[in-house]
Amino acid sequence: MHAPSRPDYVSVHFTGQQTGSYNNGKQWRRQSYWRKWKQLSRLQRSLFLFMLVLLFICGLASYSSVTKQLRGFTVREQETESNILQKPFKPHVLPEPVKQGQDPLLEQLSQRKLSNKRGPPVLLNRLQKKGNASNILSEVKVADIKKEGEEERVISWRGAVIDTVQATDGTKDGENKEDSPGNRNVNQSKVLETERMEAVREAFRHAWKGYKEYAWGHDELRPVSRSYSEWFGLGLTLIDALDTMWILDLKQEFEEAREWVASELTFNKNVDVNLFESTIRILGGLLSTYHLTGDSLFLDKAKDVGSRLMPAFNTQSKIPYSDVNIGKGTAHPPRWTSDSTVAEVTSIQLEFRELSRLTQEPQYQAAVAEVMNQVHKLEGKLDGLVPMFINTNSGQFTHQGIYTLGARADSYYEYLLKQWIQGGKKENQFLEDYLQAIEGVKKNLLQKSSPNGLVFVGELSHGQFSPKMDHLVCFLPGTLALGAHNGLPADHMDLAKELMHTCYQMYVQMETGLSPEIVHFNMHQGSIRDIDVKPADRHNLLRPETVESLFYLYRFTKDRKYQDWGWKILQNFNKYTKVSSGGYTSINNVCDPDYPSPRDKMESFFLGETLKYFYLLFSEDADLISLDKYVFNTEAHPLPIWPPAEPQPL
Ligand code: DMJ
Repeated sequence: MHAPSRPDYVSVHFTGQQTGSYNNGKQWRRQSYWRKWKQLSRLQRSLFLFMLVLLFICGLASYSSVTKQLRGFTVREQETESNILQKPFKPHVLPEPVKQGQDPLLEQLSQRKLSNKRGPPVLLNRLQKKGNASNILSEVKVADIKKEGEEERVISWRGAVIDTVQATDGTKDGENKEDSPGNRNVNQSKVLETERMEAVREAFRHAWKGYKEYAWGHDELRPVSRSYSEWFGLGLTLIDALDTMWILDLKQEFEEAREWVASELTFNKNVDVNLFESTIRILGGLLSTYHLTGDSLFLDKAKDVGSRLMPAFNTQSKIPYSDVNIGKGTAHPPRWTSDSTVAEVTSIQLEFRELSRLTQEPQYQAAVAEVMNQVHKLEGKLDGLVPMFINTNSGQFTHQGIYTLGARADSYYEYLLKQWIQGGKKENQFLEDYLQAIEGVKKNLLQKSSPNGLVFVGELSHGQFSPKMDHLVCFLPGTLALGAHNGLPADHMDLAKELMHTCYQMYVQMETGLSPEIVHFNMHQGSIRDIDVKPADRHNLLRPETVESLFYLYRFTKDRKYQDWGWKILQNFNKYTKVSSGGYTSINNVCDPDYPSPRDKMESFFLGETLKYFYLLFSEDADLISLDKYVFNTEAHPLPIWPPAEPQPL
């Protein structure tokens, strides 16, 4: 070390060797440092001390923040790991209901402010690349049991994992991919099947726990406030869930619910019900439960409610009103219009036709057949696509010029195909209308997004194309696949696979891994991302359509990627919508994993449809509700395909 010639800066030089023996080296060094120190000017000494203090303070500050981050990250990792290994389906992520007197909004806001999960820039970058921190381990674990060689190119967009591999892979329908390289072996498959089906049963039990404790006998559970809401006052969730419990083999739960139906359920009530909703959920649920169990209680109840719904058809045009008072036997349209919704009046047929077949009373089937005959002949379609409204006085389409496969039209297309299947593929009018409509979809509504070329179904408004797609449209891949399975053109299956991939992207590209209610696709060349979500469309109502389609696609292709996709979706429902005290809630914002914002409602279709389709998707047993014996109504209630020899009621 050289003595500085009193410069105004501190210069510290270390030399490799010093003279002096090894024995007295320490003492020599001490004396030498002291001498050097004394040689420094006061300014140099002050500067040196100041820098030491500064270094010490910085050291202290960064130590505490680094340990905090490390601790936070480790806890999240541990949580995720224990989620997978010990209690995989109980990440109780939603807040407990607020105590009485607390303002829920204030509580939510303060929770939001307090949550500091974003982390320092380095961690944030990592999250942006890989998705949520707590997802990282689950991704790895799932990958462990995924088939080797299953390539999914992953790119990132707003913290999301994006699968850029197209769904279509040239697999022949029904071909079992078990033997192909990179697939799971038989043992792995069995373990996975059991684990996943059990996870669905667990999810159902959890949902049922909330319903039983806080909403028993009422229409819908409000899980966050531990209360309920009424729509028709008919125990909607309980009836919608009956056949799900039967299929999931939840005997005790089923027996308790049956007891309620036997002793409490009455339709002799002065209540207005929506014809479509009560037909698909209540009549459909009772009929399917009757078929699965053979218990005449459910048929009696089905007859009762079916006959009480009939006044809806007493209109000038025979196109039914939307609402019926099942106690008084009166019916009426909504207060603001005399129109009914096209999807509603054309998606009650499977149920009323089956009611006629079982009771040998033709009036039910006659009423719904009249609607189909009229709609078949109506002017105002575009290449088989129907408008959204129909007038109950004139029997004509109204608000013409708008075409969608989403809300208000969706299940018209579904029931064309399914009536044809239900009746043994003899009623050609349904088939013709269905085939024409699918051609109409291809010609007018099908487009590809940019940059990744996702095939989607948009909407048409007076000749103007809109790249808007409702989550509801995700029933279509399943319906197309069902048609192809029943002998319709093979390109329907190709389209089904493309759309299935798109519907999955609507989940996987969101920060929570859950789809919003509505998306908009980008079509301009050079777009950065394929999917945009408007603030008003960010909610998720626990809807079933994508899971439903995954079920059909898996049944017909045996391609396990569909099961894996469903598994990821189920995990995200568990992560973001499960309420610790029981039940699942719809959420307001699928784009904010830190605060998905519970809406405090568990729709009956979550138990009636979503969980049922998850269970059937994960099952390898194609005879568990065989698609060659049953046709599902639009609320996932399986009804029998009519035996060929049986005389039809009409
Ligand atoms: C259900 O009631 C039915 O699936 C209907 O066809 C559409 N809406 C809900 C589920 O999203």
